[in-house]
Order: sequence, then C-alpha cells, then structure tokens
Amino acid sequence: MAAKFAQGLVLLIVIASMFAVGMSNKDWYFGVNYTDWWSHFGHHKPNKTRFESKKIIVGGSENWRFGFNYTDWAIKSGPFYLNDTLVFKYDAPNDTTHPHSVYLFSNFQSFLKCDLKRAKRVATPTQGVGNGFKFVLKTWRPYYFACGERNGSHCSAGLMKFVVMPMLRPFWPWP
Ligand SMILES: *[C@@H]1O[C@H](CO)[C@@H](O)[C@H](O)[C@H]1NC(C)=O
Ligand SMILES: *[C@@H]1O[C@H](CO)[C@@H](O)[C@H](O)[C@H]1NC(C)=O
Ligand SMILES: *[C@@H]1O[C@H](CO)[C@@H](O)[C@H](O)[C@H]1NC(C)=O
Ligand SMILES: *[C@@H]1O[C@H](CO)[C@@H](O)[C@H](O)[C@H]1NC(C)=O
Ligand SMILES: *[C@@H]1O[C@H](CO)[C@@H](O)[C@H](O)[C@H]1NC(C)=O
Ligand SMILES: *[C@@H]1O[C@H](CO)[C@@H](O)[C@H](O)[C@H]1NC(C)=O
Ligand SMILES: [Cu+2]
Repeated sequence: MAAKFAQGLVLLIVIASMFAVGMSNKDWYFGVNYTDWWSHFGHHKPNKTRFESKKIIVGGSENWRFGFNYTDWAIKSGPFYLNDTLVFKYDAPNDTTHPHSVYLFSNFQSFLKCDLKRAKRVATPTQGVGNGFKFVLKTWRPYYFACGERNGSHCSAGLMKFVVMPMLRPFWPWP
C-alpha cells in the first residue's frame, strides 16, 4: 500500500516536472523539442548519408563459409533496411575447397528443416567469387537464405542459414 502510494507520488512528480519544463520553454513538450523536430521538414538539410542503402557482407570477414553461425551474425548485424544489399562472398570450388551457393526458401517451415526442395537457387557455386554475389532486399517480406550444397548439410550442420526481415527506413529522405 505504502509502496503503491510512493510509486504514484514519484509518477506525479515526474509529470509535474514535465509540465514545468513545458511551461518554461515553448519548444519543449514532454521532453521532445518539436521546434527542432519540425525543422527536418523545413529548409534544414538532413544528413543524407543516414538514408543511403548499405552494402553488407554476409558473415563479415568470415564471408560465406561452413560452420559460421549466420543466425547469430544476422541478429548482431541487424537491423537491415529495404534496398540494402547483401553480398555473399565465397571461393569457387576446386579439389580442396567445398562448393557453396545461395538458396532462398519459400517459407519458414522449409527453412527450419533445410528442405531444399522448397527452395530456389539464386546464386551458383561460382557466383560468389571476386566481389561476391549481390542480393538487394527489395520487398518488405522475410528472406530465408541458406547454402544449398551437400544435400542440405551446409544448411543444417554447417549453420549456413539465416533470416532477414528488412525494415522501412525510420526517416523519409528529403530532397
Ligand atoms: C529547440 O530547437 C530549436 C531549433 O533547432 C532551437 O532554436 C531551440 O533552442 C531548441 N530548444 C531547446 C529548449 O533546446
Ligand atoms: C552524416 O552522418 C554520418 C554518419 O552518421 C557522419 O559520419 C557524417 O559526418 C555526417 N555528415 C554531416 C555533414 O553531418
Ligand atoms: C547460433 O546462434 C544463435 C543465436 O545467437 C543461437 O541461438 C544458437 O544456439 C547458435 N547455434 C550454435 C550451433 O551455436
Ligand atoms: C529502393 O530503390 C528503388 C530503385 O532505386 C526505388 O524506386 C525505391 O523507392 C527504393 N525504396 C526504398 C524504400 O528506399
Ligand atoms: C583451391 O582454392 C583455394 C581458395 O581459392 C586456394 O587457396 C587453393 O590453392 C585451391 N586449390 C587448388 C588445388 O587449386
Ligand atoms: C538428401 O537428404 C534427404 C533428407 O535429408 C534424404 O532423404 C536423401 O536421401 C538425401 N539424398 C542424398 C543423395 O543423400
Ligand atoms: Cu556451403
């Protein structure tokens, strides 16, 4: 009971102090400077580099390889935005290196099971050489990526799979 009362009192003080700030300066309401915020839509030029699409190398310096945790990588590298480009880099297969490729699953179930029968190949084992295979996140939908080599074992045992849900950019680019 006393704790509830104390909580309520703290809340009241916080609200009151917000009003006090609001009264003392017309630009400030509840901690947001709307005068400043609106200037984004006025003559002030916003920093354009914030809106530009990014190129992201899948796996970073690890590139696209067997045994690297891409689910973990995707969580730590996100969020990804619409029109961002994912770059898959992998060596061409030879006698000593394993081939890799890039597949897109049609749904989450097949992604979970690494069911390649329900996947579409978007890059062959030789498309990852040089500057890598580029994939633009064009639409607002989840993308289920995987390596399709060795009958799904690169996808399951090799951890070569991840999901990306591109987001809308938080601010509209102003000319
Ligand atoms: C709010 O932003 C405007 C425009 O940038 C600025 O002139 C004003 O001083 C700001 N107010 C406060 C309280 O920082
Ligand atoms: C724009 O933002 C980027 C990254 O946030 C920063 O490196 C750059 O210096 C900024 N440019 C200007 C003109 O403010
Ligand atoms: C890969 O990373 C994810 C997310 O951090 C984690 O949940 C999962 O257990 C990891 N897988 C392996 C095989 O380490
Ligand atoms: C993505 O790029 C295309 C073509 O450059 C453009 O028409 C579209 O508006 C862009 N979408 C977003 C969300 O930036
Ligand atoms: C296979 O490719 C790797 C990576 O490109 C290279 O280091 C290796 O020398 C190649 N091996 C042969 C036998 O060509
Ligand atoms: C590929 O994997 C599927 C399911 O895991 C299995 O039924 C099939 O026999 C495998 N094919 C080959 C050629 O190993
Ligand atoms: Cu692979």
